[in-house]
Amino acid sequence: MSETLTGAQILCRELLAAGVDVIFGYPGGAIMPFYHALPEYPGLRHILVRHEQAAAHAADGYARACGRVGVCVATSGPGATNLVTGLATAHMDSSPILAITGQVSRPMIGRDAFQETDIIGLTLPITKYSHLVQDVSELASSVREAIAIALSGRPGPVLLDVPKDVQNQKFEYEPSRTAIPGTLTPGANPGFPGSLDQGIQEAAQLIAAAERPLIMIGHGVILGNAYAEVRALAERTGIPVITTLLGISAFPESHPLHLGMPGMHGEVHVNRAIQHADVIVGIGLRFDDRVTGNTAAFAPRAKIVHIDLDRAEIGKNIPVAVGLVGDAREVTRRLVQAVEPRNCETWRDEIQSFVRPRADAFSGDLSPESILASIYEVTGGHCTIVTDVGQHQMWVAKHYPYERPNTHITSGGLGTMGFAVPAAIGVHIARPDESVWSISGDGGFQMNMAEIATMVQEGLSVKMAIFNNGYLGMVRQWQQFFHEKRYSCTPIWSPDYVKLAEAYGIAGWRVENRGQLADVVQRANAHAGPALVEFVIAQEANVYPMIPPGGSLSEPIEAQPAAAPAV
Ligand SMILES: Cc1ncc(C[n+]2csc(CCOP(=O)(O)OP(=O)(O)O)c2C)c(N)n1
Repeated sequence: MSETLTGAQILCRELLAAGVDVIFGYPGGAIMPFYHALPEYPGLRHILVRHEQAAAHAADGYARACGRVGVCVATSGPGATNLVTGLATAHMDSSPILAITGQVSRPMIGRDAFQETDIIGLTLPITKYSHLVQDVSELASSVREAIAIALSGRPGPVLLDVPKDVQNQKFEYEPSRTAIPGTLTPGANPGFPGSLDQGIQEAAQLIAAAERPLIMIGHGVILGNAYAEVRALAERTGIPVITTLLGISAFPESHPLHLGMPGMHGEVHVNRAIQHADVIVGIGLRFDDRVTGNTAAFAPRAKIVHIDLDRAEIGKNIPVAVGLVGDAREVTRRLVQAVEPRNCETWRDEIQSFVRPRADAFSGDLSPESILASIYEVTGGHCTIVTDVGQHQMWVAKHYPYERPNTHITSGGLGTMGFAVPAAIGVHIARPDESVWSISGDGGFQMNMAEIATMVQEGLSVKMAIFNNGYLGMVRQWQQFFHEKRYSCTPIWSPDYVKLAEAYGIAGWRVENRGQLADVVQRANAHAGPALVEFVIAQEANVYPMIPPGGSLSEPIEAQPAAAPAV
């Protein structure tokens, strides 16, 4: 049965039909018809952010936490351009979000109208799909198609630009749930000779013949829900597992086969294992430059088996011996069936001999590691950690003992400072029954701290940790190592965060020594409402080890036990 509805009403109806129940957004002139219709649809909860960038990050955090499409809404012009960083962040990390932007009315397009921006042109390279809806008659199908594209194959962000007059246009609307077919043909191995089965057999033979095999897993394992299959592969073969930054929490840290993170800030034994490996099975990762360092010197002895849903990733950065195009879960499941049971004990013993004693050279007793241990202890691990970008992000990646799947959320590909606080809002909405802690540096926190107001207005009990070292720490570290310690523009002033918390009417604490740690973390975690904890850490603590940018994984800068490193 059809009904006469406006474009704005059709938008709401289609969102509800797609299972959307929360929207992060900010109103303005060109999106006003949509906001006018919204109160008629109480099933769509709207979270009013304080900046559209935060709406995109919150939608991204939500999508990563629950696997459903995250929706953000903005007006034309500045509202739409404010979404751009969030869309690029989601694009780099394959997160399915739908951005809906208002656009000036169709007769005004192309006339430099007030608040007109070509947001389609701006976002084409950072979305899977950007589309200007030209008429109300195509609106419903555009929403369905956009959401299907966001979620299908390798997920990613999509944008629908809806002119104001299209939102006001009336149309005989008939609900439809036509399924849009997926993009992959099961059994095919596009772009590679032979079938997927042949490729799996070849991979199994390589694994059987290998003396020093490794499994490296990335975000695709989390997106593809391939935890059990990866674990089965590791346990059947005894092959140690390396988790990239975005693969963290895809494999339990405490598992005897878990090695740790590779790359620029990876542990020495992990990178050495890569340099000694003769076969690497990469699952759902893209061998980016932070993982490989100098690609010419990366894993010089290894034949690479690369499993990825996105054909374009295979062989893009690293030449592969066997490329397997497909869903991480399905292909890994088939690989488990194809491999013979084996045990890599000798190789694992060899890797153990690479392990170096920790020498982080922290001064002061409030080490990042002790803070993270406290959060883990207090929450019993029932917590999702959302990190920002910088040194604290690396400390979390290296030291937080992730046991449960998909409990580590961070901006890996784009490295977007300001991500953690708004993304944690989205995660909290997706997972209301468990603790969500954002962890930021004093720089990144100040980029989006206005979102505390969003938490207060919407009653969102997010816990915010600030690692305050008085610097843009990661940049200062690079200045220390590679720019003759010229700390140009990296010291950063902060407000009194406890007073800031007070001004917003939320709970706030400052922790300056280890004696205060457990009590404050406990109180913040138990507090019914948003809470902020500033941890005052050593100003010049560094993240070790470090592979210099473009360097080989074989040449790390390591901490000198007592003093700063010679550079
Ligand atoms: C939006 C954005 N601007 C600049 C950078 C470059 N950058 C990377 S890390 C970093 C310093 C982060 O400092 P802070 O937030 O205090 O965290 P810390 O490194 O001290 O833990 C900067 C400026 C970035 N990643 N993102």
